[in-house]
Amino acid sequence: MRSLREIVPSLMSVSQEGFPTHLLTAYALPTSAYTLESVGSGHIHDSFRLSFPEAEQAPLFVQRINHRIFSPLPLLMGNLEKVLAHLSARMASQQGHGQLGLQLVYTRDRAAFFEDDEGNAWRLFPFLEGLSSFDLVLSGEQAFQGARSFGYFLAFLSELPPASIPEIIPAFHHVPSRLTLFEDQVSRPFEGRDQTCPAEIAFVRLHADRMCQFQHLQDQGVLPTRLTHNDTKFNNVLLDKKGIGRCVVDLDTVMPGLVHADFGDGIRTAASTAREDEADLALVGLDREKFQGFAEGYLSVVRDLLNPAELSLLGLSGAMMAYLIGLRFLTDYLGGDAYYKTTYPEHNLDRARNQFRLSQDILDQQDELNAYILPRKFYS
Ligand code: GN1
Ligand code: MG
Repeated sequence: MRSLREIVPSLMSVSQEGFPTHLLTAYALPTSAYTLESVGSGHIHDSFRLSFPEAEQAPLFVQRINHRIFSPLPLLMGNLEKVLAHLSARMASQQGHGQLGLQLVYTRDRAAFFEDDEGNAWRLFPFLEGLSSFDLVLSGEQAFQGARSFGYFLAFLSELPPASIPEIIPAFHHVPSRLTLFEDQVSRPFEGRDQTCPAEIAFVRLHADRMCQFQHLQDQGVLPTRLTHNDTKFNNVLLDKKGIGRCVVDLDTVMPGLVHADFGDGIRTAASTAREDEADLALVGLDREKFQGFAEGYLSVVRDLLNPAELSLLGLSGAMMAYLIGLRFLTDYLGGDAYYKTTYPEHNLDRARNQFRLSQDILDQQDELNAYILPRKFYS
C-alpha cells in the first residue's frame, strides 16, 4: 500500500499523521489509494473526509474520538446506537418530515468503533454529500430551517424515556456545578491568569443567581427533564442545496437535559452577529431577525410539546447558554487550556469575552425577544 504522503501531499497536516492505515482492513475498505481531508470546526474530536479515488467505495466521514472527554467509549457508542436506531425508525415512517438520520459504519467484527495501537478510538459514517453546515448564519430564513431540524430532533427524542440514555458527561449543563468548578479554578489559576480577567470574573459572579434559576426550576420539577441534544451549535445541523434543514449531527452529548440548553445554544450561535471567537467585541451582538427565524422554526415543530414555564424562559435561554459556554471557556483559560482546542494563548479568554458580550446583549433585549416567542402565531 502506498503511504498517505505519496498520494495526497497537500492534504497532510500534523493532525492527520496519526491515521492508522490498518483501520482500512478492520472496516474491509479498499487499501488502494485514499485521501484524507480535515473537515468541520469542532473543538473536541478530529473529523475527516476519507475518499478512495481509485475504488468504487463511497467517501466516509471519519472521526477520531476525544476519549479523554467522552468516556467510557462503550457507553458513548451504546448511547449513540440507541439514539440512531430510534431516529432511523422514526424517519423511515411517514412522520419523518424529510429529516435524515446518521448511520454508523461497523467494522468487519461488527464493532461500532476501532481502537488503534495508540489507544485512539475511531468511528465511521457514510459521508453525507450535498449537505452543508454553517458556522455563521446568513439569514433569518436559514436560521428558521436549521431550527426546524433541531425541533424535529427534540420531538423525535421525546418518544424515548430520558433515563434510557445515561449521562456521558455528568452535570454537563448544570450551571451551579460549572460555577463551583470555576471558583475552584479562580483560586488556583494557571500562571496568574486571573489577573488578566477581573471584569470577566466579576461578570460571572454578578449573573450567577439569575443563570442558576433554570437548574433550580428543573430540580423543583417545574421544568421537565427531556432527552436533549446539548450541542445545538448551528453548525451541527446540515442543510441541503435548497437550504432546507435535513440532518442534525454530533450526537455524543444527547442525554437528559432542558429544552433551554438546545434552544439557547441554537440562539447563541445562529443569532449572533459574529463567530464565537471574534475578538472585536464591537462586532458581537444578537441579530433579532435571526433570533426570530430560529424561534419560529423551532416553535413551528415543538410549541405544543412545551409547557408554559418552558416557553416563558426560552427568551432568556440564549443568555443563559452564552453565559454558560463563556463560563466554560473562562474556566479553561484560567486552568491553562486543557479542554478546548486553542490556537493562541488568549483564545479561550477571547471566546469568553465574546460570549459574555452576547449574553449581556440578549439580556438587554428580553422584552423584544419574548414578543417573538410568547404569542401564538400561524406557521405554514
Ligand atoms: C464543544 O465539539 P464542539 O465544537 O461541537 C463543546 C460544546 C460547546 C462548544 C462551544 C463535548 O462542541 O459543549 O458548546 O464546543 N462540546 C463538549 O463551541 O464539550
Ligand atoms: Mg460537537
